[in-house]
Amino acid sequence: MTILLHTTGIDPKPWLAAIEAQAPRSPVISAMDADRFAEVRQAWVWKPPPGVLGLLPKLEVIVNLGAGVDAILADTTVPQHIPIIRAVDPNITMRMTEWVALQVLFHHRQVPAYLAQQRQGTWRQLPQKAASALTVGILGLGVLGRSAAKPLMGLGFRIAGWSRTPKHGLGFDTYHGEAGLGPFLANTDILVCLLPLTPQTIGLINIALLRRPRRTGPLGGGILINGGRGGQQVGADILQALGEGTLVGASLDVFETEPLPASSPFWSHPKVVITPHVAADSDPEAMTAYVLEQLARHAAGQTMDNLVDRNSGY
Ligand code: NDP
Ligand code: OXD
Repeated sequence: MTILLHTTGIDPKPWLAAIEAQAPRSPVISAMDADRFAEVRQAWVWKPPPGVLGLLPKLEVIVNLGAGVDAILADTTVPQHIPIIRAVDPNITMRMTEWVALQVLFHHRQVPAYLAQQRQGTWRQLPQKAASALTVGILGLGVLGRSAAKPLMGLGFRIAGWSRTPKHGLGFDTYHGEAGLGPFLANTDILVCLLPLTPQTIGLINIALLRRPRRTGPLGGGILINGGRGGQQVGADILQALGEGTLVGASLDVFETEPLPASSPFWSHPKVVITPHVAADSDPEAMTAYVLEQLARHAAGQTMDNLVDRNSGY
């Protein structure tokens, strides 16, 4: 059962080692081995070169080594009938949950202001508000959004969530669809994005949206935290919102162009925290075990978990 392994921008060696250790009888080839494409049954990929998945005549399953499948779905040459499994793993979920909690607390506890004071040798105590004075609004109530909400609720933040379809029983206020976006934003102080990139979410975080969250809370303006995809945000609009005070801070893990170009004004912006698309990495060993479990289900004629729905785009 030959596997094509391709990981753009990520070292493939830990993936190769994990596959060799856990599936020793599966030969692994790379996208450079075109002479062996005819034998490939599985493609384990992260951002594969456009076109390559359409060159594998015996391909049975595509394994996306990350959670977001936008790069694969953007490639029109990918055969439509091949199932795509995406990464859903407690390791990824908890890493994202940590990242979101870290960024929310970073802004709530005014770390940027204290760091600026520290650089100037200033000892000044700023007013301190309880978490319960703020609502964290989470765009996307999937695996990651629902998990991120839990520790924030435990800390006392009020939570609001927005999804495509209605949600019930999550223990916080939920909104859905276009009609729900306005009331959701009006009830939000800190906006967290954990959406997939789809035709509906491209450019969603623009100046019109950024002006809608509440700005009467203790932070004096909005906070944007994006761990979803860079294509969902309009960089120039975020800078505009920061400039006019609509936003008083932003934490961005994802960008329209990655790596973030050296010329980007985000690098030196005093109100912006940048992490280089590391909010939640896939762990090769854990992910390989999960994929092999799913493939065993597939081989036994059972339905695999977390299959991508091409119609909804995630
Ligand atoms: P899921 O598919 O589990 O959840 C997606 C959520 O987004 C669902 O609640 C879905 O609504 C909602 N959604 C999708 N489209 C819309 C829309 N048009 N309007 C409103 N809500 C919408 O995904 P995950 O939680 O696993 O991952 C989310 C994203 O996080 C990934 O696609 C990826 O882009 C990003 N990610 C980033 C990482 C990083 O390191 N920065 C790491 C991992 C993931 P519904 O529930 O109704 O279907
Ligand atoms: C992603 C991931 O989808 O890293 O960004 O899993």
